[in-house]
Amino acid sequence: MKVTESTISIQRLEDDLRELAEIGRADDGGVYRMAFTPADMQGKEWLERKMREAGLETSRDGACNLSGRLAGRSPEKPTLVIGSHIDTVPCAGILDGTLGVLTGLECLRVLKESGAVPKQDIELIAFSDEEGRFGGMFGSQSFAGQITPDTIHRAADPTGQRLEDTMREAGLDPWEALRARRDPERIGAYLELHIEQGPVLSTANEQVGVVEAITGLFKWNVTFSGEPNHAGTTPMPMRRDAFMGIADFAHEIPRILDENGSEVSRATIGRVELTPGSANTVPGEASFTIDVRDTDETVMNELAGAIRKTLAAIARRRGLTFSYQVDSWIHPVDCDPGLVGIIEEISREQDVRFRRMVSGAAHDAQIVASVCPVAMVFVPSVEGKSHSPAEWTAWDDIEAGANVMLATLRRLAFGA
Ligand code: HGY
Ligand code: MN
Ligand code: MN
Repeated sequence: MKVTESTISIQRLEDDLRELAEIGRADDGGVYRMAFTPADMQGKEWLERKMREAGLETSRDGACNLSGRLAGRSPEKPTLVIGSHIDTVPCAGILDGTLGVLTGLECLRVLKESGAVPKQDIELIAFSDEEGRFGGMFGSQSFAGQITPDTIHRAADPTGQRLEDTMREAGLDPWEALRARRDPERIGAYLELHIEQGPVLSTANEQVGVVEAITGLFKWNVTFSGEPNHAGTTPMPMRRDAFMGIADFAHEIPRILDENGSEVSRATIGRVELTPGSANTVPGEASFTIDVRDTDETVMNELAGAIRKTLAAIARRRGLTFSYQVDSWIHPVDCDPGLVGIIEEISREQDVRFRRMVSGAAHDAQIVASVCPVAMVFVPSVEGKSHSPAEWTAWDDIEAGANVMLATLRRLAFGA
């Protein structure tokens, strides 16, 4: 079969998606393959087996990024990398990250079966901890050489579970992540297929998003400290109630975005923890995460400054103190215009309904962008839902996106 005739097998892709969805699935229907948990490691073992069955040469680096390589005619040429992640947020859907990895696997299977040999090696990578359980994007940041001993030592999840301990429990040496850095000279380009996780494509009834830029984000862990006290005997004016600091701040978010942000700015308080956490005690301590995004780094900096000022004003007003830890700062990036043009051309040739767009979600591609040119292919999310079991993409849209990905690989690796 000529390399230009083959298309992906949506049946094989469906079989893989359904099998992997069962690894880490809970009774609530959500998937719980958080980074370096037994379920995540089981998912990687399953994927490694699938990569080998597909005839790929598998390997894992020090950050436990899992690779499957299709050998090219000239291995000395820079490698073409495709990938995403199979770790998930808690109670996740079955497609976020996973669809990109399994689409990549199906594309490499099809290319292998066609018997054609690519010019350069093509490497499929499932990156570790894209969802930022430990703050950043540990796997792709290790790949890009952005991890230091301090990152490894300080990283912990919102419950305080340290990255070092978690990796060791999974049988890994966290320091090996410092060896995962790749030589940029050896990487030619990176492509990632991903669900949009927003409503743009589904609302417009389009099948493919050709991503031009990926939003930046910063994540802080903020703590207000006041005074724990009796819920019955402490008069309201005499309280130093740490939770009220969060309540005031939450109400200020629209103003902060209106005054300092843009129409693509986002701010989310995703987790709150009160101490001592009993119903009849005024909270003495209140910690919360804040996730702030924009495609313009100048705006991100302005939002960070406005948030700091607001936290200080609330602390003064309420007789509290506050502290914050920057868990991650991920730069916004532009995708490579040449790659974007190729994906757009192929989408037109394949007669799929597509648009150029910006990603509101963060992705490994924006970390890998510090190493090589990157581009992303989006497929629609039904009702824009994601990070929940309601996450879904229609099979024909998955097939359309996967065939755009396959044709893009052919263009880059075979000149087809
Ligand atoms: O948070 C994000 O945007 C991605 O899902 N990790
Ligand atoms: Mn993702
Ligand atoms: Mn995600």
